[in-house]
Amino acid sequence: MTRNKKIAAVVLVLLVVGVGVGIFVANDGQTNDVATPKPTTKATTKSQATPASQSNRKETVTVRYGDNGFSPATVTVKAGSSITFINESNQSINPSSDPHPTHTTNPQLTVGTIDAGESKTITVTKVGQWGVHNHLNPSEKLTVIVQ
Ligand SMILES: [Cu+2]
Repeated sequence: MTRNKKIAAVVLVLLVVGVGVGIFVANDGQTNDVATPKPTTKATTKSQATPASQSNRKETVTVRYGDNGFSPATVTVKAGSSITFINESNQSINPSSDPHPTHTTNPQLTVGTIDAGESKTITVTKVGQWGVHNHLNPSEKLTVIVQ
């Protein structure tokens, strides 16, 4: 009797953990891609060997801000990727979503103030082409394309 109860408890725990993992994977499927690299590719050509999941890899791209504004002026990333803004100028910047001054189009791209010499990293998940400007000097533009 006691043993059966122990087995029942173990089964219950496994069920709860299993459901939890299922929810986690469902909420963040791309994490799964990164966590399970496929070591299977061997002698096939590259175009045939690349599974769809590899072209969906998250990445981190860097946007630098200097005397000529944002560089590069356009960045293209996969959804879920990170963008690091590095302020190499000697003044504060405030990269923000268009339109100025409401910043409502894609709030994920409203980075906030970055002081001179500092950097900040954001994560972008909303697919589309987005305009960003320096809120402290709105004529300075950046285009972010999330695929
Ligand atoms: Cu603005």
